[in-house]
Amino acid sequence: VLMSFFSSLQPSEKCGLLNVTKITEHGKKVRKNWTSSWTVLQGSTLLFAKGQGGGTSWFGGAQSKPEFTVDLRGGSVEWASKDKSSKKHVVEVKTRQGTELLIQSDNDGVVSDWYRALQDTISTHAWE
Ligand code: I3S
Repeated sequence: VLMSFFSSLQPSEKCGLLNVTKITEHGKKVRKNWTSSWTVLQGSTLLFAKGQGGGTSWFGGAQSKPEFTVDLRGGSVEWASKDKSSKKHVVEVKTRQGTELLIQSDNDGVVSDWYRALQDTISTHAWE
């Protein structure tokens, strides 16, 4: 059990709790719905699971079924402009499939780390 537990962790490159909302789906604007999501970056995939009742339990979060996933290959990431959100430390993620997400945390260091990780992922998988 312990072995499968650890091997299930190995592929994830980064995880943490972030505030997330979709703003566009299949190229169409959708209504914002900020939710606290356990976010996992795994290879070129970004997975979101609903936060476990606001708890940051890594175990519960990582084991829960992802609510949705996005493929970062061919996507882009940038600091969101002020008109995208009134919140601070907001990063905009765009996918090739026409999904746009905002990810945010009140902790600027947390968001900067995600920004870097997402950029690295996109450039690493640029030719796939
Ligand atoms: O970009 P908007 O429309 O100003 O986004 C705000 C709204 O989505 C608002 O919800 P409703 O208008 O659906 O009730 C959210 O509560 C706000 O958080 C959104 O703005 P921020 O600036 O927080 O992303």
